[in-house]
Amino acid sequence: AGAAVPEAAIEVTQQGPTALVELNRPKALNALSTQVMHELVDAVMQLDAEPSVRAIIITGRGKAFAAGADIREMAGLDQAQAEQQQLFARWQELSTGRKGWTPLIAAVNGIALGGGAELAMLCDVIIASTAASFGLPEVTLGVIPGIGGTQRLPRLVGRARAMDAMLTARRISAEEALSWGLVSRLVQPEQLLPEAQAIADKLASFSPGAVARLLQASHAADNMPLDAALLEERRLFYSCFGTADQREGMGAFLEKRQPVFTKN
Ligand code: CO8
Repeated sequence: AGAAVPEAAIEVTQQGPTALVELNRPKALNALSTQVMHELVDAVMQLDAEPSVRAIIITGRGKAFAAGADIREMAGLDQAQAEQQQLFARWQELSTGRKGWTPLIAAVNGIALGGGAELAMLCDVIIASTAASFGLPEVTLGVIPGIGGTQRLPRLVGRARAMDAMLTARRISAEEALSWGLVSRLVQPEQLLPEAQAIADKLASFSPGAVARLLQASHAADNMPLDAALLEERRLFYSCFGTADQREGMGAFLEKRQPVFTKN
């Protein structure tokens, strides 16, 4: 008998200019195994390279967004293996590996713990349903966050809240996440995907080149000292004037008509 083909751990649906990427291991609460990482990162990179795709939504099937990295898979590793495997290194590609800078929208439908919360924080927009909750409970497992949590959470919500959350491993409710500014919108569960879709459709109607530059400037904000980041913003701003979309966008405004943008 031939070897069983492993079941796909993610599901991709493309609808017009938007792609929906669903984590699909509901029985394991969408735990982020190495297989999930490779499939998800490969899928996002492929969609990002696709000219027709203007926004990508990431969500979880079932009741969880993702209950973290796969503990079963990690439990037996020793240090040499973790280092040799470069465990979880590919997750960072979601943030800085997108050549087309297609925006990622995290639609957090349920628990987002450990790597699940870190995956959401890798995205450009995070919205949540009232059923969502967040947490970085790694310390309870004898490890620390390894997919950016110790760095991104304090940048996103401030050091005091981040250290409180990580050192106590406590669960952050959707309401608290909204009040912290960790998520930008909170909606009823049945409204989550329609809301994410509305954001995606809006984004998809704008100039892809301008959206890409906005994301690049946002990354400069995260990664550079202010003086350098301001120069980078100006460089990106000037480069907009080398695009057809700038002429189209401003021309359409002056002619009082809707602009038609192209992915350039
Ligand atoms: N990994 C593997 N399997 C998981 C995980 C996980 N993270 N979370 C849940 N599951 C599995 C359970 O084992 C269970 O499987 P089975 O039915 O075969 O026993 C199934 O999913 C359902 O889970 P529960 O029965 O526990 O469901 P409950 O509703 O009772 O509880 C909880 C839900 C509270 C979310 C609970 O499952 C839980 O606490 N999960 C673990 C959460 C966690 O600690 N996540 C952090 C993991 S560490 C991490 O993400 C970052 C590591 C970074 C390391 C970096 C190294 C470089």
